[in-house]
Amino acid sequence: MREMAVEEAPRTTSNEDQTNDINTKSNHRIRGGDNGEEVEPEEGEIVGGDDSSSSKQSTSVVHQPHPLEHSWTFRFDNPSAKSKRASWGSSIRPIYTLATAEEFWSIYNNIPHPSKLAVGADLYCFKYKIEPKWEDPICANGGKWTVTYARGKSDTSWLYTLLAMIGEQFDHGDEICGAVVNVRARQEKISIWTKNASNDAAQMSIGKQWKEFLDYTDTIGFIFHEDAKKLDRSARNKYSI
Ligand code: MGP
Repeated sequence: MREMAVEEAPRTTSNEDQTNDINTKSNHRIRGGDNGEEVEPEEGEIVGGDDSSSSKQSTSVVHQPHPLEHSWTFRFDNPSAKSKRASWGSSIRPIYTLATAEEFWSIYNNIPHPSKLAVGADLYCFKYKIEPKWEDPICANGGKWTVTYARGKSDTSWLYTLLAMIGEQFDHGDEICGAVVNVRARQEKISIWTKNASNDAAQMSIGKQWKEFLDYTDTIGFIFHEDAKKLDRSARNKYSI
């Protein structure tokens, strides 16, 4: 993964939860370079003092966090909150914003996978500061590819989708806003939201690569958010692959 600047991203969202603790512990740094800057040991280097007294102390391997190209925010919309919401999206809650591979696994391993979520739930993983709404300025001119699975059968594809996104596996990864899994009574839908629906070459590339990553053989469709806004469920696929 390439170097990235994530300094401006917060470590957590407003929802303080137990994963904050994991985050704090996994992001320690070694201080003490010539100019007082942070010094990172080499991968796998054993860190400890070089005098005899410290050699008596236990040595430890420092695990450096692996920064991701982008920060990502998990959000959740739970069915009971949805039923009471004033407007669409007002019950979507942030869970955690992550910036490293380690944080990703901490959160992924501590939240239910789609098969364990209640019917009606929506779980989102979007780039930091992009809201999973048609109204978001970055999503507004975008659209989405969708794959569908029978109830309880999307867990692996959800994970592969997340890994492909955060691991920057898409040639047009800059086009991607994020992904959502919608858990419904008869099916689970995973969608990848993109930014510029009219950029057909980028959309087709993303759709094609996504199908390969998931080993998904059925035809998938791409709907423009603009059409979904106007036509609701009558919106038709503009691209398919
Ligand atoms: P959905 O949840 O994307 O589809 O949109 P689903 O899962 O087929 O339907 P559900 O009823 O089982 O949840 C459902 C409806 O929510 C749409 O028809 C819109 O009315 C509304 N909606 C969905 N999205 C993604 C948005 C959005 O981004 N903004 C607004 N204002 N409404 C939305």
